[in-house]
Amino acid sequence: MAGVDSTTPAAPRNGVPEHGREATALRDAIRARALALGFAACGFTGAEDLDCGVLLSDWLAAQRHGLMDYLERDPQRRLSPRATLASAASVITVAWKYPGAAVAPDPDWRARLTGRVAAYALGPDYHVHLAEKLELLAAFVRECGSRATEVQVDGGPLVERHLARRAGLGWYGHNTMLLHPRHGSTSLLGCLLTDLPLPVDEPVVADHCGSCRACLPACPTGALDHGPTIDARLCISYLTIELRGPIPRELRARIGNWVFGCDACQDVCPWNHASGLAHALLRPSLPGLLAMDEDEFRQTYAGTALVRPKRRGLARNAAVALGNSANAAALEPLARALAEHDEALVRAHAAWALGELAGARAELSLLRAEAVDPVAPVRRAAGAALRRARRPNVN
Ligand code: B12
Ligand code: SF4
Ligand code: SF4
Repeated sequence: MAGVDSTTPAAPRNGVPEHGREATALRDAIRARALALGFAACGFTGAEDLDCGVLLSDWLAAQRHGLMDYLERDPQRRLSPRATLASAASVITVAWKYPGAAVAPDPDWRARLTGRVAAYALGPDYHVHLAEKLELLAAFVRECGSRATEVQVDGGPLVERHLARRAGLGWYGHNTMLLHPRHGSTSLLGCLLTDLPLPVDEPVVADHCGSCRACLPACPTGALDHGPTIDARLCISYLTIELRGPIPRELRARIGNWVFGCDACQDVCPWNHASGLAHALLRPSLPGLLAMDEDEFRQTYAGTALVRPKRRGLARNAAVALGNSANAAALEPLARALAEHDEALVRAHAAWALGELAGARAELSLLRAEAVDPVAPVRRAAGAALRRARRPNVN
């Protein structure tokens, strides 16, 4: 198997000369340093362009990226390591395993009114944490003779899973995640570009998913298809983290209690092993999230990945989850949010949620908001929710 365990000398690749023992020893020393820094896996590939340009442009042309406009920008930069570092000869890819694999959902979340946070978000923000670790690896690579290095974790242009796949770190699962044979998919990826020519690892060409397709029906919104590709517009991770505006109404009920990201297509994967982790950050109080002010938000989430959707995004998501709770205890916090929240986006979602829960308390708040809310879309959301709440047999 390539990647961490690979010791076989690599075949020559486009433009990269065959390497002798010295280069192989150097690569092994860099890999050993990566593992010593805590990375679960480290693989090597050349700096030639990725060959997924057509797949990527088809995906973009089908608008499957939703409103993530940055993915459209400068497609060549997404495929070309040398567009990031002109002198790049090799790309070192790493996988960082996060502790919370297949965290069991709380079966009593409706009674407890708790949300769910994707397991990768636990601990310090990986964009910073992994980049710091990779910078340490880069310093070592420079000690080994590299004159130029560049680090990317998530935020940069390169399509990391394709690079990692080519570097032998795993295969593309049907959930579109990169799966490592030993670590499954619950790893975050990063890459380090260097001008050192290093022997490459062999890509994992086999599809180890075999006849399994468990992730496809497990996706609550039907975002995955047999490609293996994803329609990001339907993905709960996109809806709860990347999408800044309103969540499409028809998808809200399917989000359940996810308030940040989603792990459903990884939780069912036989290559991931349940961690049994039940950390409070992964099960936040929904009324607490909905009512949070800026200070509380900063104190709770500064330095974690949860800052990305901002306070208003998390509060919007909490409102949706409360609307899905079928618990009358959610009425009061939602009514308060509809009357008082400083963000119109959150008030509009609180209105929707009250419409789902229905009942006299919900109707009263909705009537008031429809009449007095200063923002027209909130008044409209309240009116629509009121009509839904008054439907016969709404519960
Ligand atoms: C945009 C993005 C998203 C979007 C779109 C997801 C997606 N699948 O593309 C959204 C917001 C939905 C998202 C969600 C998540 N993301 Co994200 N995301 C990214 C980002 C920034 C770019 C990905 C990208 O370019 N997508 C474009 C599409 C076209 O790429 P693609 O899915 O790889 O599609 C290819 C395949 O379908 C493939 N393909 C099609 N047919 C075939 C056939 C064969 C045989 C093969 C081999 C391939 C293949 O070709 C397509 C075109 O390139 C990367 C970081 C980066 N810079 O690369 C992180 C990244 C992919 N995300 C990551 C994570 C952790 C997640 C979440 C798990 C977070 C969560 N828990 O909520 C979810 C997982 C959802 C899922 N099932 O993919 C990790 C993945 C780690 C891993 N082990 O795979 C990355 C690498 C970030 C990181 N640095 O660790 N993400
Ligand atoms: S992360 Fe959730 S919503 Fe997105 S594809 Fe996986 S299961 Fe579906
Ligand atoms: S659940 Fe099954 S099909 Fe989906 S990624 Fe895992 S092994 Fe592959």
